[in-house]
Amino acid sequence: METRLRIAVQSKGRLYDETMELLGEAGIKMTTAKRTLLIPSRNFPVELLFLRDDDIPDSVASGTADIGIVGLNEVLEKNKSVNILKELGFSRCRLSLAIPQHIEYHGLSWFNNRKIATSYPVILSKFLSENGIKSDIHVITGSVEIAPGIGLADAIFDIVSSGSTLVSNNLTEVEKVLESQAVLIGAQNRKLPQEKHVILNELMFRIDAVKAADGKKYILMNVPKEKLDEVLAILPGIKSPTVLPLANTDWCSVHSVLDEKRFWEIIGKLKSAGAEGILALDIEKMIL
Ligand code: PRT
Ligand code: ZN
Repeated sequence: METRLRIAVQSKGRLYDETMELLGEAGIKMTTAKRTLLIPSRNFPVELLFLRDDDIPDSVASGTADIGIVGLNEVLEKNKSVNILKELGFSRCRLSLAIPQHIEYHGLSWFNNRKIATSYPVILSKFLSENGIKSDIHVITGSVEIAPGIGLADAIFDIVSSGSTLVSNNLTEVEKVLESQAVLIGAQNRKLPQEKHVILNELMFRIDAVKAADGKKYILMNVPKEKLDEVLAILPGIKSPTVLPLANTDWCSVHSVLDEKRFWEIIGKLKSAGAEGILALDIEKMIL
């Protein structure tokens, strides 16, 4: 039987879409769109094991899966023997302490002897003990944000993304404890057999190429030769921009890569420096 690297992924939830998108962009096609428990890829030697995100760290630590894709928050909370192989850059959020809006907050000591509701007791107790704070941790799963409003707790420790859930529950974020994102994990105490190791390396190489292209634009423009130095000084480029001759010898064509974040700022500068006919294209993959 052909060797397959088994990847544990979330079966449904916030991680699902972007996990499947990342694997798709890495060229991995699945045999079916149906989410049965275990699905092989039809063009790459991996198979996906669909689980609840809570079970992913243990599935990797115990060897049920070879690697997994899960939020860093789950990895740290479950505290299993796994290594972080790669940060994947999606499902970004933070784990924060939040208190009712009307309270004046003067620092961490406020939490001494207070009751904090959370679904992340392990991460919270570590943070509190590192900071010498003693609180009463009240574990609840789901809808943690309503606990202060109904008198179940003084504060909460929960995932925050846009912050709108906090606002609609009259809570204010007062301490950011952990920045989280989806990560690729592997087992700490087990070495993969050579064949699987080769598959994992190819997968990581492809993920790097997809991630490197993320948020990048390829731009092409025409530049009068006498303005070339000025234009080149504006371009950040990967290493150095490509400059090509044009039929009209007073002009040349300049190609480069721009970060989406600085796109409009740089385009504005290029235009005022004399660049014309600027084209911007999405980059699908980038091999550095
Ligand atoms: O069923 P299963 O156990 O697999 O899934 P789950 O319900 O435990 O997790 P799921 O799918 O909700 O989230 C999976 C992972 O996504 C989390 O472990 C985080 O790593 C990550 N993530 C990213 C988030 C959020 N953003 C997020 N906003 N997880 C939860 N939230 C919640 C947050 O708690 C808040 O209540 O979404 C609500 C909205 O957040 P705001 O701040 O945008 O209002
Ligand atoms: Zn879960």
